[in-house]
Amino acid sequence: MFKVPTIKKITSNMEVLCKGKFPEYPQIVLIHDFISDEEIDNIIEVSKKYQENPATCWSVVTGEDYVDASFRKGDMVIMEKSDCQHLIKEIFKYTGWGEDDMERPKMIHYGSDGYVNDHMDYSIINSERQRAGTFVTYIKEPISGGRTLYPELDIAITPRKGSSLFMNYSPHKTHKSTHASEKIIEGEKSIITSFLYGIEYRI
Ligand SMILES: O=C(O)CCC(=O)C(=O)O
Repeated sequence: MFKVPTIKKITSNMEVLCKGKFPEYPQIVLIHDFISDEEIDNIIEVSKKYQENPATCWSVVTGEDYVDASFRKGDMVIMEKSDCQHLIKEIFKYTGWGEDDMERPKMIHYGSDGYVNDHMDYSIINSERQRAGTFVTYIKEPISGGRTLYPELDIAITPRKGSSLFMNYSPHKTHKSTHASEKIIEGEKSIITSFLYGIEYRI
């Protein structure tokens, strides 16, 4: 059985953008006040010890990362889970998914003209591990442009510093979790992406 992370309890700090209906429709929830400015400053400070590289894309089939600047324009730092303990605790609070069932957090920075084209986050890491949910935590908001778009669902999210966007997904061919980050028009945008694995998966 493929068990995907889900937000079960909807609270007043959340906007449910798509209710989710397995296996075709994702649950998409925007969580406000997910992380404080102080915590964001801490994470940004710690991230400076890592090398920034061009942000990668990944293969849905193999989970492998590769660089393709025509698909994703931005920079990325791969952090240690220990750098983002507070954020990981929040993810656990909302989903029950702990750090063993997620990847290392990635900080992605979109500068002038930065973007990522339409893609799905679902991917097979190995026979036991598949990405099944994502938190996109906004840590720097652009002045204009840079919205997160779901073209098949007609949803557009304006990044707000401290909010986090949750989505889940399945391997279903017609799954409607395709999303993108539109080009930055003015300012800059930074996010932390946390991929959660589906659990109890067997081929
Ligand atoms: O930046 C966003 O709004 C979406 C991020 C995203 O889809 C990704 O990093 O794969």
